[in-house]
Amino acid sequence: MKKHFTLLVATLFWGVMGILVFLPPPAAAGSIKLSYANFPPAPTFPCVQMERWKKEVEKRTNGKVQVNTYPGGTLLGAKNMMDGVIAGQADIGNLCMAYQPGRFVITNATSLPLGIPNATVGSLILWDLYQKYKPKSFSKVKVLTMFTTAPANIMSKIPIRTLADIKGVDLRASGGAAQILKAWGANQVGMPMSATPEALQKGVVKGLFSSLEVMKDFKFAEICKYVTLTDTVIYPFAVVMNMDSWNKLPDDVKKIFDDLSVEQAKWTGNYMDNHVKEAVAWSKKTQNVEFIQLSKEEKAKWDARLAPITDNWIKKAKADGYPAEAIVKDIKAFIEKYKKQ
Ligand code: 3IO
Repeated sequence: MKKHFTLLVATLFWGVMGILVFLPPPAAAGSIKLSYANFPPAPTFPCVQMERWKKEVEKRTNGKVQVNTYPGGTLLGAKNMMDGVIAGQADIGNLCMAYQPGRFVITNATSLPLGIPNATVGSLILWDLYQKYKPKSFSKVKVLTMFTTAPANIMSKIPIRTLADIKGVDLRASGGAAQILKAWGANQVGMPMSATPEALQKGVVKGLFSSLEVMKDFKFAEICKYVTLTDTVIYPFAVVMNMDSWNKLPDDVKKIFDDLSVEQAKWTGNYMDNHVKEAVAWSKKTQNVEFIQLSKEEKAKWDARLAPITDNWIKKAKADGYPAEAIVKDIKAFIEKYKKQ
């Protein structure tokens, strides 16, 4: 009896030891550390979505992945984000594609005046477009998600009520949005959002053309007392990961990242849309900002100026070898699809 008992204990002991030896060691918390670079300051929407992604990833991997975030251009800036991630200076980076319009031709087509109604629809369209075309411009990175701003409006130190008012005014924008300002006759000045507070402060520009949540997040409402409502085009963003960093991830983590892609796009679009409403209310209530609605006749004139933009883009993109008509057709079809939902 005693002998049998000893044998049982021994069998159990070595059995358990055997299992322990052959099981992979449980991944220690924070055993995978990833750096995530962003160009604007922490309170702005690209960084808010970054913190949300970090939180979700750390939760869903039970802490196995630790994401260290670098807002405010502390690791990579607005214009070297893509190349910095490709070179491995950061594992992950968030970039605004409008800052390099010639580099991201297909995805920047979402900045044509095609009527994207809000950031939620914009973000889902952009992700669909990326999935469908898998543009070569992203072949050196893993794309984790994409999203857009809400449609852009003019924020300015002077009231802009007519095309005569905007003529020759120094206004800041980038990419597709810059083309729109030019068409309206403004003196368009190109620079990333992160350089805009100083340009406004110093008087280098009299205003900017972007989504309205910046009125609150950058406190532009303190200096720009007028908003001309145009609701015209969005700015597209991408979150990209260094290819070696991606390839090194275990499959379960890769799956968690992939499962988050479209969810993160939708979350960010939704956050942006709600935050714009909040910023508008705040600007009216606490900053006495005037919101200018163009009259019907005036709006028709502004829209007429934009009419040639898409056709001109198609001609140029086609000449450069892109399936330009199909891209525009797809964007329009995606807009209809998501508008209904
Ligand atoms: C943007 C960029 C950084 C932080 C907040 C922002 N809100 C809208 C944008 C869009 C953009 O990139 C731009 O330059 O207007």
